[in-house]
Formats: sequence, C-alpha cells, structure tokens
Amino acid sequence: MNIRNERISILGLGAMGRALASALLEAGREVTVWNRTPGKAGELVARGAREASSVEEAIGTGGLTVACLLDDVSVRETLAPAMRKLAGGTLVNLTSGSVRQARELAGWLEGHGVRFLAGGIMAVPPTVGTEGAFILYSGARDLFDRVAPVLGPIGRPHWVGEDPGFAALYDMAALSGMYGMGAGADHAVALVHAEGGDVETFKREVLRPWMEQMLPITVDGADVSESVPDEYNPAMQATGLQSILSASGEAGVPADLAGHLRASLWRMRRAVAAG
Ligand code: FVH
Repeated sequence: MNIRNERISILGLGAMGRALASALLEAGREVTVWNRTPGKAGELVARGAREASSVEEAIGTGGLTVACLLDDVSVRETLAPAMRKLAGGTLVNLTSGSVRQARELAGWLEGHGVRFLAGGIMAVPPTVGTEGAFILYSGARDLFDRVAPVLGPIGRPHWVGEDPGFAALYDMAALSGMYGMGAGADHAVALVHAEGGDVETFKREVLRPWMEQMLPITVDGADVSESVPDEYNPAMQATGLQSILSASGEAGVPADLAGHLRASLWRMRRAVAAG
C-alpha cells in the first residue's frame, strides 16, 4: 500500500478532531472517526468518513490511530479498554498535555506493544491544513518518517527529538509565548476601548504594525538569564511600565500583566545593582 493511503482512525471529534479529519478527507485519505458522544460525525460521514461505534472498532480498521481529546486523562480513559486491540499498532497523540504526561503515556503504550508518537498542534481549527500550520512530533525518528507523509495534510510535520516529552515541551512553551502576546493585545484593546478610542482603527493602524515590528526582536531577545543588554535601561523600562499601570488605573482596566512585567524588571534592576 502507498504509505500516503494508510488508513487513519481519529479518536475525538471536538473542534480540533473535526478539523483534522476534514483536512485528511480533503487530501483523499481514508478516515474513520469515533467520538465519545455520538452525533458529531454527520458532515464528515457525508464527505466520505466512516463512523465507528466504539474505540475498538475505530482502532480495528487498521493503519494509524490518532487521538485528539481534551486532556491526558481522557486519552487514558479512552485507550485503556482498547489496549489489546491497539497492541502491535501505532498511536499518534495530538492531545495537549505536560512533558511528564507524554513520557508516562509513552511508557504505558510501549509496555503494551504500541508504537507511539507524541504531537503538539501548532494551529487552531480554522488554520489546520493551511500553509502556516505545523505539527510538532517527538518519538522514534523512523516512526516519524513513516507518519509524516500520512499526516502531512493537517500541517507541516516537524520532528523535535526522540524524547516523547519534547513535543509537549515545545508546545507548552510556544503556547506560553502566544498567551502572553494575546493577553498583551487584549489589555491594549481594553485600554483604548475604556478611554473611548476607535478599537478597529487602533488595531489596524497601530497595534498590528507595532507588534509586527517588535515580534522578531521579542523572540530573538527572549533570554533565560537576568543579564541586561548594554542598550537596555531597566530603570527606564520599569518607569515605562509604571506609566502603563497608571494609564490602566485611570481607565479602570485591570493591569495584572503589566504588574508582573514590572516585578520582573525590578528583579533585573536588583541584579544589575548587585553587579
Ligand atoms: N482548539 C484549539 O484551538 C486548540 C489548538 C491547539 C491544540 N488544542 C488541543 O487539541 C485537543 C482537542 O481540542 P478540541 O478543540 O478538539 O477540544 P473540544 O472541542 O473541547 O473537544 C474535546 C474532545 O475530547 C472529548 N473528551 C473529553 N473528555 C473525554 C473523555 N473523558 N473520554 C473521551 N473523550 C473525551 C470530547 O468528547 P465529547 O465531549 O464530544 O464526548 C471531544 O471530542 C486538546 O488537547 C486541546 O488542548 C486545541
């Protein structure tokens, strides 16, 4: 069989599971779907997917099993009764979780004779299968090489190492960056809204170009040490953040994020003062 035509079973038809199934069907893959609560497969079945009435039935269609469920607990609960069926097969877990959970899941599955690849989805449901989407994978390289062309249609496959915890590690770290950026953008918009500014004009003409200008500098400059670059004046930065706090207070907008950033800058100032 052409590897690209390997059958794929998807466990979980939440927003993400449905987007994955849709992208795979679009690419002509043979897809079987299962969801704990029935009734979510209608549109996918109309487009050619097969709906399984149990996890065992979904796994039993052969090929690759992909889990995209709420969390690690739901993955364990879903797979546990079906482990005998899964033995000798391959599971790709695209459910978000922690590094330890991924490593323990790998051990549990491998103990039952299941080959395992951990994943992290760098996309949201509407961007699955689009040019920018990519999927982090970690686990055995030979397994990644087999799986990558099969699951390629959901997003560019990117292997991050043999350690099954690494996909989760990079996933969580990247999400942390995204949430920080998102919280900053939300706070910016809340400020403009509270003081009577035109939010849409502000987003288009100020926030977006400003964040686009700063994004590469922010990512390249991210640092785990408390060292301070020569051109960076922590006293000025801390004073600037105090101005954001003041502006937030005047507008009646909570400023927890700016407060945390100011605390971090004061740590830097102390580090500089201590030599
Ligand atoms: N949606 C997103 O933007 C993000 C993007 C990055 C990756 N995440 C992760 O993807 C996993 C699934 O997310 P989702 O968006 O599909 O989530 P929901 O729409 O809430 O669907 C949850 C599915 O999980 C099933 N489920 C929940 N608990 C159990 C359980 N104990 N046993 C079996 N299945 C369970 C649920 O089934 P049901 O409620 O319909 O019966 C849904 O199929 C997730 O890890 C994100 O962090 C998405």
